[in-house]
Amino acid sequence: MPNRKRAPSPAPGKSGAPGKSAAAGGAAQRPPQTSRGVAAPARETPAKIAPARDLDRLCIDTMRTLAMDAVQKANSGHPGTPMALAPVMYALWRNVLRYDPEDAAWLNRDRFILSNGHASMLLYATLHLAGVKKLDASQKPTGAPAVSLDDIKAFRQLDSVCPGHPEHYATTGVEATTGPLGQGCGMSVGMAMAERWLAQNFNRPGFEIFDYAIYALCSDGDMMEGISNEAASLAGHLRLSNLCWIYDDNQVTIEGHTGLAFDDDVAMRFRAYGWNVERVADANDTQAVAAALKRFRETQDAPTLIVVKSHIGYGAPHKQDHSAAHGEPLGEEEVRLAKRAYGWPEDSSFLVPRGVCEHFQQGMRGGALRRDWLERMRQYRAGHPDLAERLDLMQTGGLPEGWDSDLPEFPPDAKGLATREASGQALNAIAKKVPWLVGGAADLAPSTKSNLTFDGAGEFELGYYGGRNLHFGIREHAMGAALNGLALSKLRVYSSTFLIFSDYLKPAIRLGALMGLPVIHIFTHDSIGLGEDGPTHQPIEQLAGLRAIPNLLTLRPADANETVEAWRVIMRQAQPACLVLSRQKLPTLDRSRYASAEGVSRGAYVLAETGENPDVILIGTGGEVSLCLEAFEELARDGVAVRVVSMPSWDLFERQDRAYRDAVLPPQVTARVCVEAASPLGWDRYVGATGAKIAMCGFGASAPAGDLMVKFGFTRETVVAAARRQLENSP
Ligand SMILES: Cc1ncc(C[n+]2csc(CCOP(=O)(O)OP(=O)(O)O)c2C)c(N)n1
Ligand SMILES: [Mg+2]
Repeated sequence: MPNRKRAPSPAPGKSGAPGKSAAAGGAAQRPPQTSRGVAAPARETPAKIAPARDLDRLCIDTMRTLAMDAVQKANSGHPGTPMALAPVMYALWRNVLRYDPEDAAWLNRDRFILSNGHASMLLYATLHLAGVKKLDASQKPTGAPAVSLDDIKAFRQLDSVCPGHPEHYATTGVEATTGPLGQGCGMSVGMAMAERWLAQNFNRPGFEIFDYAIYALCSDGDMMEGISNEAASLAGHLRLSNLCWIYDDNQVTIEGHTGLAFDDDVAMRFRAYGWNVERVADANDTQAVAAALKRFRETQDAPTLIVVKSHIGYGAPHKQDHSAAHGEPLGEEEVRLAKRAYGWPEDSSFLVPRGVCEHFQQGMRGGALRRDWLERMRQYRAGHPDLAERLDLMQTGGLPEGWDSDLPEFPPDAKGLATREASGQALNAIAKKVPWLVGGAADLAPSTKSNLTFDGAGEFELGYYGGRNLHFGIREHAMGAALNGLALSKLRVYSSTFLIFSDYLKPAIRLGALMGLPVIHIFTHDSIGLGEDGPTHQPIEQLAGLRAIPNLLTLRPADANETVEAWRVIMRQAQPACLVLSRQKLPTLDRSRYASAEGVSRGAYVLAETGENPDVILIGTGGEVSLCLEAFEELARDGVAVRVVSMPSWDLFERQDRAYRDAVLPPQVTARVCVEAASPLGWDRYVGATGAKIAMCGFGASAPAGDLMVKFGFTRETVVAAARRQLENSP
């Protein structure tokens, strides 16, 4: 087989003993070896170390030892990768990254993402040495450190700004929450797309407001995950030359040598994706890292992958294998030996020698660059006040005045229209007024009605990055992650695909929810109502899964006007949201006869009732609401006291106060029927133990939608019959 890497080594994890491993080109950063292979001296005081040693090396070893000490104190975490990658991180952060520690929210800062989030201590140590200042809630620097030494001592403890994996919302300087491998890579592509979009839309002759780069550090696990491959393929297609991934090619994962399961020629794969590929033979060789980063900056027509060979647990003589990286700290004795190998005081802990922070920060170039930029921005503000104002509004998550003034209102119509259609109209009405609302589909925009069709909306594509219709190809997972990256760059964004494929981007939806990013996911073809495509395409358990994600708003509107209201809620709430829409037409309800669709904002509302005190309640969502109304009309004619509750969003309903919830679903009325063409999981919450659930208890089938509705019991007759049974059985 051509172009394959070596077979697994006979002794997995034992490769790369210090001294042997660092031989090629890495002398500058190698621990000084004595004849016994152990470094000396062992017991210097900080004051003595600083002048006596190479300050670069001292900074790097400080990062390493902070990581070891923090992991040891927490008795939890992964020290091996930070130890190995400290020189790479140092070379990038100190000498290359355009980043001003005084203002971590500077709009034109280079972004750094630690996609191998298990190496979180590497980032915390860096933020500490770089002297990054904490931002307050309004993104203003406070002057306090983002990560103090005490914070590092509280690594992995409750409420620490140094949690187990980097959390965007917890720590200034953490650009994205990472940990699930591959997600950081995916987000970095979204960030690179965002930079290109911002540059195209905001830069003006003489005013380069945006020209930042995005760096992501990633590991073997990142490279193995499908998501990074989707994302890399997209980045290569778009030739995002502002994007640089640094791949820690240490050939070790948790189970041992990567050769157990992975022998891709990663460099060749990335070349095939259209990337520029650089190689660094030894992570300790900061000169080589710098040279590769320089070639990245010079490359104008492709993203860059820098493949860096490293040895996990560098300096820990007995633990240069996966056990140094995963699941366990080094142990007191090994920490001591590693410190000895670095020539570090063995009994010190959390030692930051005098001069280290100063030396680190002396190299950083962001301060001067930001000051120049601020001056440029001042002039830009004078010359282009509208654009400057738009940028300000984007940063605060605000909306332009009148953003909802063109939202459509749909007249009653028994034939009606699909909620995907109504959504497409609402989306376009909003997007016309919110110029930074952008989005796209995983090749299904014509079906999901998510194209922006008004004049000037444009396409985001190779050659012109200013358009607002993004094209992700059939890469749902990368789409989800890229949207998170775009949202982290303050664009308002949406994705779209069929609801069934929400499973293909679920991990990214979850991470977006964890970060609280206001990403909108438009999911159409929401049930067996999609018809002939059959059970592979008919969602069953997806709704329950999405509803179970904390901090994610899920809305399944009943008709065109509820869809418009759902959009209103989503835009206003500025939090992660899923909009679940029908492929098939749904009647547009007569709001003079039934309650106003504004009730959507409360999650559930009384749509129809025969009087104030119902004997039975019918609860529906989406397309099944009109079915409930048909049953309502029949029961009402027969003199039954009945109420219909439309419940587009459990999440919003749960946020209402008890009085409202009890008014909609009076606790004493136990005769209840819910109707939803999806899994019944969770509906007991609203119908109680004795209520009836008309739902999907298995997979669907391939047939015209009308036939499926009959087969699976979504008819007026079944709803009426269930209501009558409830009445008979209720006390
Ligand atoms: C999607 C996902 N699957 C599994 C894990 C659990 N996990 C954490 S680190 C790791 C592998 C580590 O190997 P590598 O990516 O090469 O990082 P290194 O140990 O070399 O730093 C795994 C499987 C994860 N974080 N994310
Ligand atoms: Mg690895």
